[in-house]
Amino acid sequence: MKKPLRIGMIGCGFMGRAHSNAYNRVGNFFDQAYVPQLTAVCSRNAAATQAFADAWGYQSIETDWRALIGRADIDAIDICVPNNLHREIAIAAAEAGKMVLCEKPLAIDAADGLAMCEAVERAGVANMVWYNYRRVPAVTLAKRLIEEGRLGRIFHYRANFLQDWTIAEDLPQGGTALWRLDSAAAGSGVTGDLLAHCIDTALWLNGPIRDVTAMTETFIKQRVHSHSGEVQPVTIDDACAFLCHFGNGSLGVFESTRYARGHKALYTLEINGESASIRWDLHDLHRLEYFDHSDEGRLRGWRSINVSDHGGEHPYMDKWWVPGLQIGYEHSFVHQVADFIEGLSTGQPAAPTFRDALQTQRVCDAVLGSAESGRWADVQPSEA
Ligand code: 4PW
Repeated sequence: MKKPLRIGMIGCGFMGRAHSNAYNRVGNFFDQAYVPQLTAVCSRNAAATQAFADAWGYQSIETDWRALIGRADIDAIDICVPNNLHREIAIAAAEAGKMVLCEKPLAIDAADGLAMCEAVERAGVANMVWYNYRRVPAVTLAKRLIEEGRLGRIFHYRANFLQDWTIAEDLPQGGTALWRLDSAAAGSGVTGDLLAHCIDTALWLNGPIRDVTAMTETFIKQRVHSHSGEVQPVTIDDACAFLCHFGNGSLGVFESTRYARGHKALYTLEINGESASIRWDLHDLHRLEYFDHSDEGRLRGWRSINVSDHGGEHPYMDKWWVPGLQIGYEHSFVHQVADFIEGLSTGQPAAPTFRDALQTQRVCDAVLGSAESGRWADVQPSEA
């Protein structure tokens, strides 16, 4: 008999939609002990919240997140609001004994992230952060190839995440829609929003980062606030690049910007090992490029492995369609819910937990600190 996992969603934006879609789909494709039930959604505007509830199938609405957390018919709180609100909601939810799923980044900085970790660990509640790109089948395949030792000693890790949506000088900042441009709400610019994804994947695939040296730039210095109309200084990082040393001795190069004209969401990563290299590109997310030096010389070259071509052989793909039919961005969220539910059944928490995501936050803090000081910055190691 399957049990309901009663979800209380906070936030009705882009990520609220992505997560709601995942909750709705997972039970159709993954045969698991729990099936998410969209019990309630919460945001401040009642009409907009009701419209969201109707669109996605939530049974009820709330306009005060404390009321949502206080409800006995909710098992798990999903936090999809601006980053500066994560801490207070997550801690209150944990103290109320709810499981907590939090949109990335975990928090605006590592201090907030640590407080959130301690709260969920003290309460003993299941917790997870939505770093969804780990669940793209080709990226999960990369993880398996690395774990099998196919790359050998790793020399280089490079990643970038490039967008172009903030180039217009007259784009306002702040408010509900454009909080990502407001450092008070977001904590940082591309570092927390985009590089955090690259860092999460890198820590997962290539292990801890020891130290970093970074530079940031804010290209547009002033913007009009979207609500007040007031001209304000821009205090987020529009672009950020950093170099790092990994604990395994490899060198990392990371770059992110919202000023790369022509790029909407170009997330690429490449790893070069002694025996093999891999590379992946979000724009062609079902492919993993793989170069194996042990291939026979005259056939040696980059292979383009299409994870949708082999059905059951690749991570998650046996759950979807027949070989040859592709899946996309939204499926990474479905996989993440499926892994979270699996964790509830097995007792092995789905990664990244808050504790795992805290390490990404520490790298982000070191990156921003280094950009400010102009010096190399050590990353605080995880206690574990
Ligand atoms: O988390 C990131 C967002 O804030 C996403 O993965 C991509 O960039 C899509 O939107 C933004």
